[in-house]
Formats: sequence, C-alpha cells, structure tokens
Amino acid sequence: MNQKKEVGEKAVEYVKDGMVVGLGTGSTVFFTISKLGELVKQGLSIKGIPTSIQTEQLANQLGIPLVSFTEINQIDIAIDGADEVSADLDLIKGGGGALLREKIIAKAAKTFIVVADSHKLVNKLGSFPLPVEVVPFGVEMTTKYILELGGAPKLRQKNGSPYLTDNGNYILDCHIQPIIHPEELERDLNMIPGIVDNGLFVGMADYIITMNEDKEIDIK
Ligand code: ABF
Repeated sequence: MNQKKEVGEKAVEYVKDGMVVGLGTGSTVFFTISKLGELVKQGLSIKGIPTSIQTEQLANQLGIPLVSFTEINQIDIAIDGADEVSADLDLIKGGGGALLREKIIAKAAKTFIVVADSHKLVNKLGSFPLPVEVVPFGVEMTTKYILELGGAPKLRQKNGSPYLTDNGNYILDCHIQPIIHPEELERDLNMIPGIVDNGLFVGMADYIITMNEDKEIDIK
C-alpha cells in the first residue's frame, strides 16, 4: 500500500465545486493534485494557486486552471504535505524548499489540510532539520545569529552550489533538537535580519490526514 497515495487522494474529498484551492508541493500532495486533475477533466470547476514553480508546472500539465493573488484575496482550502507533524499538530515544512510560498498560501486559506504518511508523525518536532529561508546577502551573519539561538545551520547545496528557492533565496537546514517551544522559536528566528521565514507552521493546520498503526486513514 502506498500511504502517500492513500492520504493524498483522501484530501480531495474536501474540495468542492467553485473553490479556490492552494496546491502544495511534494511527493504526497502530488497524489492530491493528480486526482484533482482527473476530476477537473470530468467537470469539477476549481481554480488552483500553486506553492511552487514545480507545482505550477504539474497543474498546467494536468489542465488545472490557476489563479494568482492579483485575482483573489482568499483561498477556500489549501492542501500540502509536511516533513514532521507533532502531537500538537505543529509542523516542520520546507524539505522541498517551498516553505515561504507554502506558508503564504496556508495563511490565506480558510481551511488548511496537511497530508502526511505515518512516518511523519513525531512527539516533538526537531529530528528533521528545520529549513530556514534566508536572503543570500549576509548569509554568514545570519548563520552566526542562528548558531547563537542554539541551531546548527547548514547551507543547503545542489550540484555543488547553494540551493536557490523559487524566490532566489538560500536555505539553511538547522538542527535544533528537540524543539520544545515551536511558537517562540518561529518568532525568534523571524526576528533575525536576513531570515525571510522558517519552516515551523505553528497552530496553522486544521486537519491532518494520515494513517494509523492498522494502516487505516486517520484524520486528526
Ligand atoms: C512540502 O512537501 C514540504 O513542505 C515538505 O518538505 C514536503 C513533504 O514531503 P513529501 O514529499 O513526503 O510529501 O509540503
């Protein structure tokens, strides 16, 4: 059984005709978007707003009509994956590098649904290194300030060069384990000049669609 497919496709049940849908990024929400593409072909009328260039390309291939924030000012529902989900339903996101657009879209959505296989469930966040999006200018100083906060930042690389986000920024993957006070950490990190945003999504998820030990769909 493919857990990502099961939970990803389950989320489609929350999407109704006429909705503006935030389309997440990653290998779980891929199944949500693919299913939505099938339903659009069968007549479902939705408009998608993508969290990354990768998702924009996927939606275009599938024929899902897209909108941007110049045309709308609210999103009915956003569906996205996560790298970790805590017992309090807080999240670490950004393993795929799209955390900034993901957070803007999740915040603008009336309902934010997370699709996550059971391996993503943890008691406390922090085993997965926290992605932090930073502007390239002064990254050395930004790194130093994160070290002072107790994190161990590592500049994400791709093909021997710094990884660039869709927004032209860098990602620092920060080992901060365990994260006891995610709300404080999210705020403290975002006070550092040079940090654009970080992958902590605290109190944002309305529903988590996952699987239990018996491999049944579990909605939290
Ligand atoms: C996105 O997809 C990211 O925030 C996260 O990094 C990733 C989730 O992983 P997966 O590819 O397993 O769905 O939502």
